[in-house]
Amino acid sequence: LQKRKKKMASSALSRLSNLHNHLNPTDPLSKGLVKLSPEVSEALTRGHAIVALESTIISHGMPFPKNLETAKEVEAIVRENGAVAATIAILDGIPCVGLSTEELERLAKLGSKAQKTARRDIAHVVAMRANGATTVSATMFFASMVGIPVFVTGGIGGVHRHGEHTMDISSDLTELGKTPVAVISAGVKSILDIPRTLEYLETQGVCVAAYKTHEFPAFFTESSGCKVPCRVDSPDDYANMKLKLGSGVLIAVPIPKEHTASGSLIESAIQSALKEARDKNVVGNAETPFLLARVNELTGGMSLASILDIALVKNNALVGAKISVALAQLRQ
Ligand code: PSU
Ligand code: MN
Repeated sequence: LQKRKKKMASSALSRLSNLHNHLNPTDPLSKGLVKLSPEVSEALTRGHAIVALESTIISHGMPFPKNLETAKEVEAIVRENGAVAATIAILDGIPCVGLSTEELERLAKLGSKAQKTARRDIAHVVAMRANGATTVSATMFFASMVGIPVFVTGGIGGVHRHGEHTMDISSDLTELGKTPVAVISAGVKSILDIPRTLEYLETQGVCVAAYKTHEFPAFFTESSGCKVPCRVDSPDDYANMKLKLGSGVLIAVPIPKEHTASGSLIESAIQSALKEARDKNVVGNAETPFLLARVNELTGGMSLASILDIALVKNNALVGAKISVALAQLRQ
């Protein structure tokens, strides 16, 4: 047993040291350790439009089989709009960019048995040959490594409420500061601290843009009360403003008009839950689970919020695919 343990440890170590080289972005061999789907590999060679997609939303966002169904529908929207879909996850310790139907199904069935993998978790998941569902930070990291400049998700992580005391700030924000990928999302959920999230993005040097509006959206509603410094009115607008700054861009797409009524319902449930949390003095890491559970109860079992979650990811996929096509055309 001792021998086996030693062997396992040394193989984990060698995988870690491989990964270490691989995390060095100047290493041209880094692509060798990432598995590309044939479709993604061909699109990269030909300079075709590709949209990266995260996988925490599949593993931790919804139960099976709704998660698989949604993942397939989002990929289909990307394809219908002229881009190749590259869902990113770590399977048996191998970072995969672009999943086959079987791999997507495997991840969806694993659900939360797959480890939620942010940037800090990549090394461990790879070394342990484990299965990891990538968050925004880890997905951006791999997308950038293989050369995919556009990434679509639902909502990104941010500064938690009371983050100025707890320092609970999602690594999505620091990743945006250093990885040149455009992230298309519906903004940040108001269970987080949106003004401080925007302050932090400013500190990180992230260009924050809103799509066809001047206001940063609050995911379920089109307004957060915060203005953005940059407005993008078309996919070409974005394609033209891309500079080699070396940092990321956040493009926030407001909730489509047809969903704003149910969006407002959820938003008022969030506001009541926030008030309850204040009254009951629920703080620290107990706050987010409390809020999510309360919003669930107040909106009748999460059904409405999850329907909207899905609608927003799909809308973002549509915008992201168009941006990625505009960018690819500019490169041709
Ligand atoms: N916000 C959402 N939906 C999500 C997430 C955030 O509205 O699915 C997920 C994303 O994968 C995001 C991650 O990158 O949670 C952020 O987690 P944390 O706050 O632990 O950094
Ligand atoms: Mn956190």
